[in-house]
Amino acid sequence: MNKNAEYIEALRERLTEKRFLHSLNVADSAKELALIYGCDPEKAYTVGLIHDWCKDDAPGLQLSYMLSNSLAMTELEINEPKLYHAMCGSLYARKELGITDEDMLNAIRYHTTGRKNMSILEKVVFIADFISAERDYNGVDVMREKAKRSLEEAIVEGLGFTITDLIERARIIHPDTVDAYNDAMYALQKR
Ligand code: DGI
Ligand code: FE
Ligand code: FE
Repeated sequence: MNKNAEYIEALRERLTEKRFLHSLNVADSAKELALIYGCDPEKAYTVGLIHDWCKDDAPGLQLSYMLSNSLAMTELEINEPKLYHAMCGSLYARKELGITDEDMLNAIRYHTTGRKNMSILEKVVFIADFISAERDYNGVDVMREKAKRSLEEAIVEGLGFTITDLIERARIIHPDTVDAYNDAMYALQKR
């Protein structure tokens, strides 16, 4: 018995229509990638559904929820509201949605930055977020091709976009973002 139907109804209320549809699409993509790369497709689907649970909540609300639950945050994390929803969503999933699977909680926690040594589920969700059906940025076709071929190739491609964009907009790059990029790049260079 899973709670996906309940999550979908809650998300329909919580999220803008656009982000609600994004969440359904990420769930589908995550399940598809899980079947290719050999992690649990049901876990991938559920994480895809709920990965942006907190994204439309006011940043101040997310921050106070995290601080009142004593979540450890670095100074950089406190200063980057765009990163809140991944940390906040993972905490919320543990405390309020009854998710106990640490791999699923990590896949939510690291879906925005990635990190070093991601599990297959973490990588699958990270990439599903880039290739979900409604995404139509320049280069999404290449991303979709790479996602079918290799998770590491897709991670390098996706984080290449993200890091380039962050530099162009003069934003701070989270160390986990750099770690995730280097980790995937090492994996490609070693093969
Ligand atoms: O929630 P989504 O829009 O589906 O996608 P996401 O969770 O990957 O969030 C993307 C946003 O996160 C985008 O505005 C860039 C930002 N982001 C990702 N990595 C970093 C980052 N922002 C900062 N400052 N530093 C990062 O390392
Ligand atoms: Fe997100
Ligand atoms: Fe997302």
